[in-house]
Amino acid sequence: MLKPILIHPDPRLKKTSDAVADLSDELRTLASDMLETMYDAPGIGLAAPQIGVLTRLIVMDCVKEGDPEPMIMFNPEILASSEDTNVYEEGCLSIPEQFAEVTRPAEVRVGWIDETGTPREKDFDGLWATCVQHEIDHLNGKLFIDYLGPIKRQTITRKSAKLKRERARA
Ligand code: K2U
Ligand code: ZN
Repeated sequence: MLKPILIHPDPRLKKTSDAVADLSDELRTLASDMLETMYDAPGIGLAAPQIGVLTRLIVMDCVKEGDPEPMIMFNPEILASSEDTNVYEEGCLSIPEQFAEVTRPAEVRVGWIDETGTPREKDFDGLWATCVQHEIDHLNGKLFIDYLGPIKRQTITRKSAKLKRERARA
């Protein structure tokens, strides 16, 4: 079922999420609710803290056209990063209508546990690489605005706080 997405500023978005000790049907249901919420937003990634669950779980589907490729990743971690970088104008479902350029490694090797409990490893590049790094940052309480200078970060935070107040009144 659809879950409400927390809007910045929110202390839960700045916390470090807890590792998953044992997979459960409850966690699998959470992952399925996150995918539904992500597609509805619409978005190409979502991290559990964004729906207020401080657990190390992210979902992604960065496919633009063609068949969806949903990914469910428990305890994702970056095992290696390329020297070369990419710049991408990032947004965030928790910081609506705000965008800024962020530079990140162009390719990353990620390890995780999948929904069957199987350890996985995969190299990501392009938009998938940007997205998986953006989502893993969420698990460490880091937002894309944390890569910006203090003035830009403060401007975006003020705008997001204003939008949050307006939505609360609606
Ligand atoms: O984590 C999130 O808030 C979802 C993010 C994921 C993302 C951000 C920046 C760059 C890549 C992925 C987005 O809001 S999903 C929306 C979106 C859609 C298409 C391209 C970029 C961002
Ligand atoms: Zn985000």
